[in-house]
Amino acid sequence: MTYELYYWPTIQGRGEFVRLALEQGGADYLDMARLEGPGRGVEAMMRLMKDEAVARPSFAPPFLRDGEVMVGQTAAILAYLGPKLGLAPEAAADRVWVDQIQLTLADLVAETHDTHHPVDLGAYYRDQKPEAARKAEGFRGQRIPKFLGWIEQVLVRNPAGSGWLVGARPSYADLSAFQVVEGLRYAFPKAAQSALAATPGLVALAERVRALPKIAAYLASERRIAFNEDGIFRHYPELDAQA
Ligand SMILES: N[C@@H](CCC(=O)N[C@@H](CS)C(=O)NCC(=O)O)C(=O)O
Repeated sequence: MTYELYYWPTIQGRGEFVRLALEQGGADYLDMARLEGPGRGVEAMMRLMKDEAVARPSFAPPFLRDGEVMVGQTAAILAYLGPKLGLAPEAAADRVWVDQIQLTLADLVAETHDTHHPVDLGAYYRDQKPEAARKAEGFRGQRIPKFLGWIEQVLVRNPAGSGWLVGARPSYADLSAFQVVEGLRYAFPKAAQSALAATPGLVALAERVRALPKIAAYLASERRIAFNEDGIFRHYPELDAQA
């Protein structure tokens, strides 16, 4: 069965967490909004969200179609795919821990988005710059170190001592941790460098993920969209500073 991923075609955004899992899992998938033809493209994605024949409509991209099953919400998609792709542990307690880590990373993603859109999601960054500057100050000084420090603790306290977040093998949470490190390095290079200096385990984890053969091949391919200022991790130099 070919998985169908629906997400905005020109950004990494939240869809990238799903793309990384599909790639590392060696899944057969189509990035539907990036393709042309019937049932493909952005318009088809929008139609699918509004289609009254869909019993379980997704609120927003990303969402995944696996035959009859439609799943939205990044963390829910990953919880669904993880066991199928060999990217989730066996034990229920471990799976919910991976899910908890993913949801915490989702909080970090949402807060990152708020740094350039702190007031109005529907307005441009340029129309909320003073509020963005204020939001970014707290994000850089307090929130990035708190989130990254927590991930470091998850690594350090993993009883398996494997260098992965949960158990002895990589899970989708490890791929997502890599993605937030990459995103923060792009968007807030100075603040990220300061925070990452205190999290050597996380830095090493990100390098291990980058070196996974399937991830390395994906990152080198044209399927990997470059970070840009339409996505979630945006680089506005005026929002960054050494912490
Ligand atoms: N909590 C959701 C958030 C989904 C979301 O905000 N998607 C964005 C793109 S990254 C979107 O297209 N939002 C449109 C909207 O909220 O109306 C998730 O983690 O998947």
